[in-house]
This record gives sequence, C-alpha cells and structure tokens, in this order.
Amino acid sequence: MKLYYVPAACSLAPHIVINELGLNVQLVKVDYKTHKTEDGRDFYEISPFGYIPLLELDDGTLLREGPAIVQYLADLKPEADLVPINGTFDRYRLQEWLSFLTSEIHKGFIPLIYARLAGTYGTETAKPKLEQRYSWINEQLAERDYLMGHYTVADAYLYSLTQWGQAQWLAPTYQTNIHFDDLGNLKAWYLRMRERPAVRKALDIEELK
Ligand SMILES: N[C@@H](CCC(=O)N[C@@H](CS)C(=O)NCC(=O)O)C(=O)O
Repeated sequence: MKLYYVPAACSLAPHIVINELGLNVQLVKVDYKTHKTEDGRDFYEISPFGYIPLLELDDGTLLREGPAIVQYLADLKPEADLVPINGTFDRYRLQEWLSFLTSEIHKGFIPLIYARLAGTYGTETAKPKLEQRYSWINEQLAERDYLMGHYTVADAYLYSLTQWGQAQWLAPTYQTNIHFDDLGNLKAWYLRMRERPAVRKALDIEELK
C-alpha cells in the first residue's frame, strides 16, 4: 500500500494509524503547492481533487477521505482495537466523531488556512474548488441515478447542500455564489430527488419551495 501525504497536513492521521498498526505502507510525499509527487507525477492525475490523504492499495484501488482511510486501515488489524467492531453502537459513535471532526473542525480551519495562503478571505480559493467538486459529482451522475447507484442517505445529504447554490431549476435557500446551470446530470438528479415523497414532505414541513 501507499499513503500520499503532505507533511503536517491532515494525512498525519492515517500516518499515525499506520504506525500504530505497524503496517508496511510506502509513504509518498506530495508538494502542497505544485501538486507533484516526490517521484515527479502530477497528483491530479492520481486523484481528481489533488488533495491528500490518499491510500493506494496493492491492486491499485484508491481510497480517498481521511475518515474512510483511517477506518479501512484500522479494520485491517481489529486486534489493535483502534476502531470498534462494525455493526456495534460504538462504531456509529466513532463515525459520529469522525463526521464531526471532518465537517465541523477540519473544514472550519480550511477558510482560515486559505486566507493565510491566499492573502485574502478564503472565498476566491474555496469557490473554484467547490465548483470543481460539483462538476465531478455531475460526471458521476451521468452513469447512475443516485450517488451510490441506488438511493441512500448520501443523496439526502447532497440535496441539503445543493440548495445552497443557484440554478434556474433550483429552489435556492442561501443563494451563495455557486452556479449549477451547466450541470445537466445534477439537474436531472435534483429533479428526481424532488419527486420523492419523503423529500417533498420535508420541504413542505420546512416551508421550502
Ligand atoms: N475531504 C478530504 C479533505 C482533505 C484535505 O482537506 N486535505 C488538504 C490538506 S489537510 C489538502 O490536501 N489540500 C490541498 C488542496 O486542496 O489542494 C478528507 O477529509 O480527507
């Protein structure tokens, strides 16, 4: 396995877990600014958003997202007890913590870090990244009706976030300066979601359009 990392970044977490477990993982350093790996590859060609951590399994399978990576690694050696067993309530408690850390703490820091790196407030750095991620989601939805192929909680999560942007076909809430008009697959998915009675019911209760 390989772990792509940037020193002192959030990839430190899987790095620590690897060490805790004594796993034989090759560390591949990525330059934060140039997005080149230390062996000269363009990191964007390996991972669509150019961010770390990224785990590459021996068969070439890639796993993104720190919370998923640390759980995958820890599940390789359950006897080390770094994660509660799958299916137990404690496992959900752990996932509660990981989700809290990724969305409330980690992403809370990002505008502050962007502001320091960019020299201005973070929106001019954050906006193109968000647009690029939505463009990628739009590509995924070309091949499937829902994010996982079938409808899951992830679609409900994406619906709640998407209404923060703007498009002619969208019933906007906060109207942030992110535009989805060119994303046809996202539009089809959004309209599909709005057909669902559970979505309609929630919109009605929350007095949303
Ligand atoms: N959703 C990702 C975000 C990872 C992330 O924010 N990585 C930062 C370093 S802590 C990064 O590589 N940023 C470089 C970039 O976005 O170009 C995760 O939770 O693993």
